[in-house]
Amino acid sequence: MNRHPLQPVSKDDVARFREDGAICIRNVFDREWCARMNAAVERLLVNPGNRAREATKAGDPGRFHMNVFMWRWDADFREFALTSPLPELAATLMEQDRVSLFYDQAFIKEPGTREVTQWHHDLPYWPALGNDIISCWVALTPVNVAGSGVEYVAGSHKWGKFYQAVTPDKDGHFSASSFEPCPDFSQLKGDPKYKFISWDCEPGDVICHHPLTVHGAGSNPSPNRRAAISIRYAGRDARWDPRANVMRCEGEPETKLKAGDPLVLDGVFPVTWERERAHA
Ligand SMILES: O=C(O)CCC(=O)C(=O)O
Repeated sequence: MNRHPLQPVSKDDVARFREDGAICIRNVFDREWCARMNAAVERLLVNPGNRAREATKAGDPGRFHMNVFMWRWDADFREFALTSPLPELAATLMEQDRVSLFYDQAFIKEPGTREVTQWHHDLPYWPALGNDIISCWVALTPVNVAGSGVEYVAGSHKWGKFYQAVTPDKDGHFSASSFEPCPDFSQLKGDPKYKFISWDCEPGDVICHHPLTVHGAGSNPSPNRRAAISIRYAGRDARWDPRANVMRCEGEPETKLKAGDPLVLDGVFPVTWERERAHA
């Protein structure tokens, strides 16, 4: 299993990520990692634990399963989040000397899933603030933009917007905030004001996005599972910000961190990559 991205990340990739707020980095993982994590996903679907969210409506043919903080109780998810090529990739794209793990999240759409991932951006969901937070969305199966692929509005991380969080299962805890609703950008595809970017992916490709880049994803009309794991890493300016109507984190960081503290905490938001150590 590879420890570094299979292809180096270029200066152009870093510049593109800054400009668009999202980029696809090809071929980050080898087949062994993909096989190991697909097996981990299979286990997760059978034993989802107590943080699972099912967004499948009654009568829908496909299961839409989401889960968070798997790294805290599953050894494969832990290795993947802490020692795989991802922390280095995250640090390189954000140009950081050190990154910590914020959390991991699974997005599994079984064949026939009807529910889409609505347009949103991530920061309003989180007890965190900052630009230096990156989501590394890892494709574990082939993903087509025409099906269940993720689409982004390029540059939307610079709009200064903070849209209301909405979960696929419409959890009222999140939607009770007073932020403006996120427009349905699928209705705005013809509007020249917006540039949409997306990528068909192969297993091992990783799409990285900024916490304020607006994105959404399709249902899964295909006959195959669509499995992705999104791992969020934090850098320099990321701060703990325990607002109302946000996600609860595992490990009780609210008892140890004050608003404004860096998003680093042993065993909860552990440091996963440091330039000094990597080059020692
Ligand atoms: O995979 C999906 O459907 C959504 C992914 C997403 O919203 C994320 O990684 O932040």
